[in-house]
Amino acid sequence: MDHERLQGFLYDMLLARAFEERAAQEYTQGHIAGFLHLYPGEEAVAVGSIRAAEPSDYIVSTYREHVHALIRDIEPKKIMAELYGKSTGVSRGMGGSMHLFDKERRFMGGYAIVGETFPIAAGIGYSILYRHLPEVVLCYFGDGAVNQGTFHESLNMAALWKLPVLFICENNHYQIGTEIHRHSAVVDVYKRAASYAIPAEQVDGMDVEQVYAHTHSALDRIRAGGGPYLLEFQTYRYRGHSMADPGAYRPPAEVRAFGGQDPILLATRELARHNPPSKSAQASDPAMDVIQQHIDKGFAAGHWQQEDVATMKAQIQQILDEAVAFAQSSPSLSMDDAVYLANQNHAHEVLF
Ligand SMILES: Cc1ncc(C[n+]2csc(CCOP(=O)(O)OP(=O)(O)O)c2C)c(N)n1
Ligand SMILES: [Mg+2]
Repeated sequence: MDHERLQGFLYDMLLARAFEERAAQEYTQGHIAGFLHLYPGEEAVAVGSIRAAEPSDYIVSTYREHVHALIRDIEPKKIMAELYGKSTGVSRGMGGSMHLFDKERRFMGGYAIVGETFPIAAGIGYSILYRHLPEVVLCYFGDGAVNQGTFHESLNMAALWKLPVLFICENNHYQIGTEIHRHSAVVDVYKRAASYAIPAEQVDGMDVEQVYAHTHSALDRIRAGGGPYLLEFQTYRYRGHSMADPGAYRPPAEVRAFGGQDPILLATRELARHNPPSKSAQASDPAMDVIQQHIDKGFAAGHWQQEDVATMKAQIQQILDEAVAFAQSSPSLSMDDAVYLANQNHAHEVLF
């Protein structure tokens, strides 16, 4: 992979991690209400797969979708404002963290119900097929979702009708606090696709280059009329299931082992092929400390050039500061508007 693309992926992953850490801070300070499911550790999946897609492709994601939205180039400030429940949010403050939606970018949600993404993706796939368009639906779901009936019903119809859907499993090995071998009779998720004659692969989801390459060829195949495909990306979330979960059920050795496979660290190692050694920089903001740890590791191993990092870090810091300032200064959705939109079903008109 060329230097520029990999550097771009690294920037995406750093922005993603910093955004999520900042969201955690805002939540802890009481600025964000409700549930908040964060993505640190899984960045390579969203970055590698969404960067392999075309703007004309559709994305259907779960409640752990802030990073998918970011990488789909939805403005960070509009995502942050949505987490705040403000009317300037990407879903006009009506959705919150779990229901990001942007029709223009073909970002079709954000869904809170486990397994909800499958029939929606199949429906969009059917409409693409019906119109003979060269588009694909990227349908994200967790390892826990494959035990839902919707997975089996949707894969069956997708295979029968050769729908242009790429099923993307983010296998982080946990369904809240239940490890995969306790919730699933088959722990290799990709094998489930064989029941419906859908071709599938298991891929290292901590390696952004592999995610990109496998998604790219799967999308080519689907676009050429090959029907649905399933990619299982093996990944790990470093935080608990949501902000309400400290994740204490996981053995520290396991968390440490996956920490050593951090997708950001792996990408910095890969950049070592291109960059000579350089020196470290200083952290200032708590949300940036996590990023700084990676940056320091990259410096220590001689993988970075100081100018690259300083530029990226300054850009990310500014983007996040602006996003938070925008969210804080934006008006809340008024109760009257919320009731009107919800009761009269005008939310549909506004969003679609
Ligand atoms: C139909 C349904 N049942 C239960 C829940 C509660 N719930 C929310 S997230 C979750 C775990 C899903 O795990 P997984 O699919 O592996 O996704 P991850 O959170 O690991 O990304 C559960 C059971 C729900 N939202 N919807
Ligand atoms: Mg999971």
